[in-house]
Amino acid sequence: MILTSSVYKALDLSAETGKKQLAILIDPDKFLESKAESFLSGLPEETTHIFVGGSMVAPDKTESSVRAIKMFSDLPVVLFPGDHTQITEDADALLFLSLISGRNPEYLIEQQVKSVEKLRNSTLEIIPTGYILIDGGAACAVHRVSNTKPISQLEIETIVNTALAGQYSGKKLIYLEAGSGAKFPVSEEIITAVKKAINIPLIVGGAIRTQQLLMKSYDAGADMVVIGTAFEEGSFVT
Ligand code: 1GP
Repeated sequence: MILTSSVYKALDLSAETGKKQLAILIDPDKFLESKAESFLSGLPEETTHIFVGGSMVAPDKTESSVRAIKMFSDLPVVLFPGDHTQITEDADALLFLSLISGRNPEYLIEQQVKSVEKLRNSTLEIIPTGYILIDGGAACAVHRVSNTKPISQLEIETIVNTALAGQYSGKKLIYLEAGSGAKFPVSEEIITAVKKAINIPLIVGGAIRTQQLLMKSYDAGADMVVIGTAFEEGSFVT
């Protein structure tokens, strides 16, 4: 497993120096490759990464989406897969996710085991990531597909302990997820509490649709924010 290669190193360094990162999430299932150029050129210039993944993606659609993105963007492309079928060598890095807020072995270890055949001879940078699903006020796809319950935003201690359990198990990133299309994002209080407790970079995503919410998440302690829906729909409020 490669832990020191460039995508993670750069992210870790940015977190250490307080340089905030912005990832735009592309769901291959909804992505029109014919519009890749105009979509990518319309992204904010602060964008640092393109994430690619979705809860349910047709076979080979991840690979063709990544290729289309790579034709028009030099940004690092990081896989954020809903399952092991979404792993493609064409990306730069892979968030090797464990859904540590849930208790479903399928998303704690089974999908990871299933991905090994593709990964063991791969040059894809693998980044062990503790993925924590938090209640965003609406049933999201991760919730449905993984059949796990999100943690209530009121249970801050549980969220902090889950993040720390992830760090102690060797995760290199913690990802707080309110769910795509959630009603509200992860609260600033939670972001601050988790950031204070862990010493690895913190990613926050879900329901961030405005510049104001983006800045609030950064100010609370997010090292990287991930935005999908608002750019997919062209509705991001600056
Ligand atoms: C990434 O799932 C999020 O963590 C993206 O959420 O689509 O609500 O921006 P949105």
